[in-house]
Amino acid sequence: MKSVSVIGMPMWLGQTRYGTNLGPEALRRAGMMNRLQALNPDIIDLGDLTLSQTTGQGTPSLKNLKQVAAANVKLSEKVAAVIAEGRFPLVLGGDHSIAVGSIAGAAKHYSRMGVIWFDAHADINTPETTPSGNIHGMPLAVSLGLGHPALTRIGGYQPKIQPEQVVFIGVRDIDPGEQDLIREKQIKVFTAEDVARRGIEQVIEETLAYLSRQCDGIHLSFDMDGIDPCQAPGVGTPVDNGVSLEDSRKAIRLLAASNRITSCDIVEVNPLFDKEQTTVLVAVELIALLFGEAGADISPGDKTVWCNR
Ligand code: HAR
Ligand code: MN
Ligand code: MN
Ligand code: MN
Repeated sequence: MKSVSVIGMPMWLGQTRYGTNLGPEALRRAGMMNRLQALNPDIIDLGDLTLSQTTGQGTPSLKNLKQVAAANVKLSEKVAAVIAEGRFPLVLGGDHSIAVGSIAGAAKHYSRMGVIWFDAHADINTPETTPSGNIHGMPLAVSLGLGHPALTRIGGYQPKIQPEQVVFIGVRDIDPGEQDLIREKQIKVFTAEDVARRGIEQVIEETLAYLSRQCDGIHLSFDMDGIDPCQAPGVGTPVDNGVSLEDSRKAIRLLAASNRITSCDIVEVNPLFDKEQTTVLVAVELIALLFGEAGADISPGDKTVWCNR
């Protein structure tokens, strides 16, 4: 069983809605550590990295660039150190800009690290294509070497990954510039609709087959807004018609059973939008499934549960 180190990233400056910085503490308060330690005694909580919470040092197309870059430098060093000790880094966001640091820290340990990007969004904007200037819409582009050097050069090397090492799952809100880049780079995409139509089992099987052929590690970057917002509403940028919670659970269980995931971040929980803690509790459950909690049986015929909208 893997030894796990938990790293809290109280980050919200990759977007403009205060609250994602409260994510790590909310996950802990929801009992995450006890639940994980019941599965695996060798899970330690390294606490939160200390990050600037002051807005403003950036440009309109790269908001808070200085703070986001500094935070990700710290995270990349921490993640790299955790893997060097032979441990699995579990990074708690925080908005999705923290994937810049997770991937920078993890990728240097592998000759070709794969990335599974579970998200409603593609997060592959550049300063030229971004509609918002929010860096949480850019981390995948940054990891591919596209964007501001203060981000792309973190860890002293770039790019961290190649386009053929990436698989999207659950995407359904892609900006025009992102669509162009995805097409140009021929990145593998399973939309939320693909998941509903083809079944999550087949999507995960194809994802793992595709990445396993070429990759010696797989980073799972799990954005909670990939899940349908009726089942995980506590996020800053909800998008309807998401992956059902049932399929999200199956996805994680299948990934856990594959033993191929080597690092993970779980991002975009905003406790201030999370009435009744729905989303935080879902996040804790999914994390527990990733580390081997049994959950209910998977039967291939299980029906997708849809919410009334
Ligand atoms: N694509 C939009 C932008 O670049 C919205 C991105 C929202 N991103 C997240 N993370 N919530 O996936 O601004
Ligand atoms: Mn995202
Ligand atoms: Mn998203
Ligand atoms: Mn959009």
